[in-house]
Amino acid sequence: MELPSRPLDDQLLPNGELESIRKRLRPLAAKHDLTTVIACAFDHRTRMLPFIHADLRMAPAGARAIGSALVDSGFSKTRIVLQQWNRNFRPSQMRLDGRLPDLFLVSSMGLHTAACKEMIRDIGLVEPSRRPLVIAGGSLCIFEPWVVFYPTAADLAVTGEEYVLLNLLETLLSGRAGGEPLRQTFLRARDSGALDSIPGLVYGRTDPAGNVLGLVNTGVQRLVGNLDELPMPTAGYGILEPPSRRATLASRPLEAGLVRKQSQIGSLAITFGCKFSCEYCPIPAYNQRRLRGKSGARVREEISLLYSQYGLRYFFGTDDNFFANPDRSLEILESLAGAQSNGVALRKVIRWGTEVTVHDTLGMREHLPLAHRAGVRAFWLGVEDMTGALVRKGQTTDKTLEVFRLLRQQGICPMPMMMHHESQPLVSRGSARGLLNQVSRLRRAGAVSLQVLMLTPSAGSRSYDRMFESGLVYRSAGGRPVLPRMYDGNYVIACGQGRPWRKQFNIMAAYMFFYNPLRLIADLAWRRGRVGFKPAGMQIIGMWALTHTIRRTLGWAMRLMLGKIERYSAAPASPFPMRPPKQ
Ligand code: B12
Ligand code: SF4
Repeated sequence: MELPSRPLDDQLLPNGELESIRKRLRPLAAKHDLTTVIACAFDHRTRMLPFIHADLRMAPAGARAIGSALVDSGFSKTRIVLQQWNRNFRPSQMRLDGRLPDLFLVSSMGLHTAACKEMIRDIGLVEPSRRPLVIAGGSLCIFEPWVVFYPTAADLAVTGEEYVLLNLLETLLSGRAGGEPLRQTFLRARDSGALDSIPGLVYGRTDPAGNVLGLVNTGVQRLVGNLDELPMPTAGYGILEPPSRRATLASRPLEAGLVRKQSQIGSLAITFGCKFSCEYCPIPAYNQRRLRGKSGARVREEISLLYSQYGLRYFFGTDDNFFANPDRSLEILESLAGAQSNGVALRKVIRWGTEVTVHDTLGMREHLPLAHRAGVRAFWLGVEDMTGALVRKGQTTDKTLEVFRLLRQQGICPMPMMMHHESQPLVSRGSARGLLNQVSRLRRAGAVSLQVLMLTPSAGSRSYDRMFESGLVYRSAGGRPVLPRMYDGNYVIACGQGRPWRKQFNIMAAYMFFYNPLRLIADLAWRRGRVGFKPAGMQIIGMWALTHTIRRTLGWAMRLMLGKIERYSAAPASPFPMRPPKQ
């Protein structure tokens, strides 16, 4: 089911409220001297195409945004631990400023559920009177908050963004007695109903032994409308835990000079939201059907600061559809095209890419030279099925190929994102329906990389429940249960067809067709044009990543072929009753 929207006149925070709460918190923070650790959950078994480089080489924006918000609001004793770089991290052993932190925050995507739960279990080993307040957040909690309440329960799930956490901290610190453990303050605030007026929280109702009896959901968050009110992302990079194999924390965060080495790509929240409404995508509903964004001046300032402070040169916009609001996109591109950093034209030193749709890119065709001048070198395009057989968002075969041609002409790499589905054959005769037919055409039109994911149920989307109820989604195959980490589009876990293993092999075939030594030679020898050796570089990364994809998914393909498949008849739901706060 999609997330509900707030009433139209109550979806946004009042203008200036985010800036104002940041100011209000600073004196409170100075009085309370809190220490906080934010851990980003990462299940290393998810490492394969098409994300295998970006997953470790791009410090995630979500955990960094929360860290920046805390530091900016005066909570300077904050550290961000990325399981991507610190896989042995054990929260029960962490110490910051010589003590167990007051707050332990976990950020997780749905597919990293196992890693997230393991950290919550581990911090649960600390005896309750000394335990930090445990708060989970990120896309896992936004769409399925109940998941973090079993088998060991977090104290709270935040189903929203920075503001929700700051609002919670303001409420807690305003009622905190002396130096009492923050968790104790939380329990008192929870039981007195003080949290019920903060939209964007889910907390447990517990018995005296701490067992969860039910959940209270305070409702959908109010969104920050003007993203220029967000704290600068620079602080988040300054509090990253250095990579290590230890279970504990280092005495100091990663040095500024080493940030670029670990996080070669800087992810940057520029805009949020999309004007389309694909039934398998939860993004429009999450954004309450709004398009939000930063101003051109703000994006320029962020990039300049990240470049001058940390030497970051490569950026990835976390946009859902950068061209969704053409006026805003143009303003941002113009601002970047004319920007200087310490006397150097920014466009000469920075390179970036982001996600767009075919339809909107075609609408911006005359501005593509400007995009190149603004430093854009790659666009990831949601092509899905070129023929529009899966979803219609204005793309056709001709339009897609035209967009690819235009982008290549301007020296911008087209990076298609395709979605394989059960009615799509591997090869078709006399039409562009087949997966390989489409990959081949995209390749000839200049695609530099390739993403092929199987249509998979995504929590919070319109089609989610229906896919389970119609018996499409697998519970297990060949005795192996379908785990959360397999909801990444790389595994065929939902298919009505009799021979799903063919779909699994189709994905491998599409990648092998695209990434192979012959293509590498071709890319090195000719067809370079304005994109230079980037296609050849992508071939090398792609072939290496493909070995991981095959290694991880081949066994699953065999189970689909030889084993018994068991299916769900309903979507997974909260094992606890969930209710709104008492009025
Ligand atoms: C950038 C991105 C990626 C990058 C991430 C790289 C990186 N290391 O950062 C790449 C391209 C690698 C990627 C890959 C995948 N992604 Co992705 N990705 C995104 C995208 C577009 C932006 C994420 C982002 O950085 N946003 C900006 C930050 C600021 O927002 P945020 O992360 O939501 O964090 C905010 C809140 O959630 C909250 N918050 C976050 N953590 C915490 C913690 C606490 C304690 C609190 C209080 C609050 C809080 O506050 C933050 C600030 O506002 C989102 C869509 C979206 N718009 O969110 C999808 C999204 C996160 N991806 C998704 C998925 C499914 C995937 C893939 C599985 C591929 C796929 N099938 O689409 C792979 C997984 C790869 C892997 N092994 O991890 C889903 C996750 C769904 C879910 N239920 O978890 C999303 C939501 C898109 C969707 N389909 O709906 N992705
Ligand atoms: S175009 Fe992309 S971001 Fe927009 S609704 Fe469709 S899948 Fe989601």
